[in-house]
Amino acid sequence: MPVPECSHPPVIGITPNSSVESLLHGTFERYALAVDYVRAVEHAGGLAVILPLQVAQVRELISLVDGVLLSGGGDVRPSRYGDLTVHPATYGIDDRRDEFELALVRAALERDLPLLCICRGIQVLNVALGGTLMQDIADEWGERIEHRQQRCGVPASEPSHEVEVSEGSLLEAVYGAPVIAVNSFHHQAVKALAPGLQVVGRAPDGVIEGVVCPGKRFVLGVQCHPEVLFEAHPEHLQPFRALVEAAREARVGRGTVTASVPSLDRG
Ligand SMILES: [Mn+2]
Repeated sequence: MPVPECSHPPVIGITPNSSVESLLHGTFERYALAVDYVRAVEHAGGLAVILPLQVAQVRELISLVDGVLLSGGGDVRPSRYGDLTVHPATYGIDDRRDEFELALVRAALERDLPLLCICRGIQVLNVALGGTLMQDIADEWGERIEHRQQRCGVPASEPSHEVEVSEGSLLEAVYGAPVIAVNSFHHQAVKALAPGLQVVGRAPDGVIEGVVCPGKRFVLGVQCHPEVLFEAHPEHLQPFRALVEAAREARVGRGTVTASVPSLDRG
């Protein structure tokens, strides 16, 4: 008897940034996403779709996907985590994106959808759950190590610092290693950890580089950019593989795949 199959791989919704572009025939709002995210999801066996930043449709949009990937980008508006001053180094605030991603994270957690949060993503995850951010690491924490590797001339696709991984954590399970070599292009970081999150990775200077949400199917936030590393450093495909596998399980659980088939082994 044939086992019903989904006609497509697990669908991973990726958040873009928005920009305003002036061209000869007018000024246009755009969504934009680095192709590396799509490539990483594809390599990991997922089907990537880019989510429009339509906050009013966040629930409908999330019902179309099996997992969510928050991509990197500019800084979250500080007032969203209760900081009424804006540090001079804070840049690239996008209110529509903030609003959409904060709503998306909450909706995804409510549905227990797998969530991989990269760079700005780990910061959005923390803010969505009530945490705060360091607006500028160099100013608030001191430049104990350089988290903007471009200043040292290290290419984006090469690691520049290590992350110490908590023993027995999801991050350790994903990478299969107690220490990860990561790239780093951020000037902000998680400050006060949100209730419900757990720190699972730190840079040598103590900056938070990895968080999880225990009790959820799969929630992982990383401060690095594995999507830029994975081609030269294949271990960085692992977070995407883990996301796609969790999304596959989530889809079975949600009944998008016929649930009446006994012991549905999707390998
Ligand atoms: Mn870093």
